[in-house]
Amino acid sequence: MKLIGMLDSPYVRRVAISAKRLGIALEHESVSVFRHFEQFRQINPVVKAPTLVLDDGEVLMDSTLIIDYLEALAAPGRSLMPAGIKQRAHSLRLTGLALAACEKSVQLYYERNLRPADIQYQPWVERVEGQLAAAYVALERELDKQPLNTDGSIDQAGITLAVAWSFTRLVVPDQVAADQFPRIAAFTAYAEGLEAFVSTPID
Ligand SMILES: N[C@@H](CCC(=O)N[C@@H](CS)C(=O)NCC(=O)O)C(=O)O
Repeated sequence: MKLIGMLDSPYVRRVAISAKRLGIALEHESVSVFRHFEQFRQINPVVKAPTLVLDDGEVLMDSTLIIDYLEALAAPGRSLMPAGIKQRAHSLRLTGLALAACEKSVQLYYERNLRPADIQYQPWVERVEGQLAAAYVALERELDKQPLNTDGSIDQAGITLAVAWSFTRLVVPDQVAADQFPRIAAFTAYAEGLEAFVSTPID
């Protein structure tokens, strides 16, 4: 199976790290949705990263759907999702917040780097900035109420949260001061030290 996309995409990175933690080997091709648009289009005409090309040629996209497929492929008992329904709901909430933080960071990055300055629309930018802050404020509160384990384990919520925070700090660092979100920053430092993260660096 081939994972297509750059590791500077949080969506691609969460898939690559999840596969490693699930014990599933993926080939990785660093193809950019911008710099290699034509090459990407040959693989997936929709040009969405991540794309996963299965051994039989089936093409999947969207990180959450790809991870769902990898979960189904994983050895019995090996999962990044908690089994208990209450813990599962909590993990889905954290993952949803972290994915929203990824989305809002990407939107701000595109706004700043792709849209010409003279046609930027400030009310939209402010809306997205507010949504990004709201996602991280909620995540910080959740970690305050119930810290994530830092005993060598990590689940899907932890992977997505750490990937999101590293990405936001990279692309829109002005939006998130580490001292404003100490629990998220500390958890991310822990996660970025795990082998699956170290061997999957943001490009
Ligand atoms: N919900 C999707 C988001 C994927 C996404 O937006 N990826 C970006 C790269 S970070 C992309 O493909 N951008 C190109 C485009 O949307 O045209 C997922 O979880 O995979």
